[in-house]
Amino acid sequence: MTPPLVEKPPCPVNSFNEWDPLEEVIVGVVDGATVPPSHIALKATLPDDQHDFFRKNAGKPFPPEQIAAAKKDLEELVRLLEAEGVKVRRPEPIDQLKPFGAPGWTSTGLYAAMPRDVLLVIGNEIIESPMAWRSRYMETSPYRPLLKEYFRGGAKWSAGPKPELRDGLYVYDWMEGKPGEPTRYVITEFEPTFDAADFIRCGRDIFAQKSNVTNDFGIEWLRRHLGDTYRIHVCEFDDPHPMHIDATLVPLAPGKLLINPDRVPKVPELFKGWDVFKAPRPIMPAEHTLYMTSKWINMNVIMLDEQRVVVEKSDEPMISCFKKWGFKPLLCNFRNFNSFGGSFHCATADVRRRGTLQSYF
Ligand code: ABU
Repeated sequence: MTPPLVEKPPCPVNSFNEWDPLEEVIVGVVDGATVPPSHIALKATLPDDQHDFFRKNAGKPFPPEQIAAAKKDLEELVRLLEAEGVKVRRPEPIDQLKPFGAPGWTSTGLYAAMPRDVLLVIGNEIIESPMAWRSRYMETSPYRPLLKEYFRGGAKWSAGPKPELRDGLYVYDWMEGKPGEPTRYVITEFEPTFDAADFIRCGRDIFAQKSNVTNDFGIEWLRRHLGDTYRIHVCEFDDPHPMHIDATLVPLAPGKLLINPDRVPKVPELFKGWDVFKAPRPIMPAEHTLYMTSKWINMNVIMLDEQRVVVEKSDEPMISCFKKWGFKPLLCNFRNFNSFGGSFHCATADVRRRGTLQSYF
């Protein structure tokens, strides 16, 4: 007798690009955000005016009133996403002041505010990033309950090779290069490291940048891990402090690309024929504290589908550009969250979008 057909439940993880209709997303938490211990890896990415703050406050919590204000922004984002029909999941905050380490070093943590840096979702698989900052070594922990749940629900769950983060990974005498010189990176090729936010997905084609947290070794590990189904294209940009591609090159929908006009002197060849939109210059006031990012965080948006895009509420130039380009901006206060180093793309990791693997090129 033929056994009755049992229908397999759909996989809880499914996301191939940045624009298919969003069904489920992880939104970070800023509770307990802690200034990381001073380390050369930070020097290459912190804004110039922040070095002093980081030296003086290493290992201490960020100002509580700023955490509270950023938390309010995140709550507004959660409400917006839920009102748009998206299921929102949150990590479980951990004690970032509790020291951890590996042979040769100890550190305290940073936060669980930026799931985009930590988790790379490719199809039905979630990959934990082997992160280069010692302070971020334990940063997948707050997501573990969700990762276990998704795995039990049928998703693939993997992780880059656990890095040792020994001194050999870092260039301790790192100095910024002169204008026109090739970018100098603060990490070596000692072992594979990457942050998920150095990759941006367009179906079978994934765009990547080498950065102060992502090395060639890490990119090659991911290339082999994903196999021939995917093509990873490594792009070079004009950015003296590269860390994360999502304020530089942001595919918005099939045939529509947002670029940072300062960092992308030449659009990668593959995008020939696409509409290329230059992000308007950021209008962030000079007095607004940005601990770990440039002002180009204005282009760090999340697409809910090919039209709906979440944009910072006070960012008039970006709002009117998106309208002009045919998108539907959804507005959310996020300036206080921006202070911690990211915007809507960084603060989220899309777990499930309604769509399939396709080639857009
Ligand atoms: N993930 C944040 C990137 C910020 C920047 O490139 O300025």
